[in-house]
Amino acid sequence: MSTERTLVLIKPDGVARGLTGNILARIEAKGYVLVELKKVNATTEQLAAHYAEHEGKPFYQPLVDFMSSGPIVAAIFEGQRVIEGFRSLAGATEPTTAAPGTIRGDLGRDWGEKVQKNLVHGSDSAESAEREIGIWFA
Ligand code: DAT
Ligand code: MG
Repeated sequence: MSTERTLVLIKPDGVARGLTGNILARIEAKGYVLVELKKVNATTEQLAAHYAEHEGKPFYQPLVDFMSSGPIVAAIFEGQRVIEGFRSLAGATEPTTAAPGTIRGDLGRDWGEKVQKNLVHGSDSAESAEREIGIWFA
């Protein structure tokens, strides 16, 4: 199977809590290769494109506001089945019930807000990865 790439975002909560190194270390320790890395402030245009699939949902505006609330770290990681592998490392969307051992399960919690602050984003398919890499690493 040929190698593939995924887009990882460390969200503003992860950066603000000083967890960038911890999160990147977990992905590297798994064996995936860091291809690109940068710290950025997301633009409205980037977030509208990135989260287009969620437009109209109750958590959409809280999600966009949250993602604009501070700097994020964007990364491209590479490796066989990295899209699936990173989603497994990240854990389930809700940090309360994400499995211990995962990024969200170990480092995240519910803060009683309209959006789940869950530390990381990872592409969910090869098509999403290509699209999202184009948004953050144009
Ligand atoms: P994931 O990031 O696990 O792929 P998603 O794409 O369904 O999850 O949603 C994008 C983000 O939106 C998610 O990381 C956290 C937030 N979110 C999703 N569903 C939510 C909900 N029901 N309530 C609050 N926030 C939610
Ligand atoms: Mg998603």
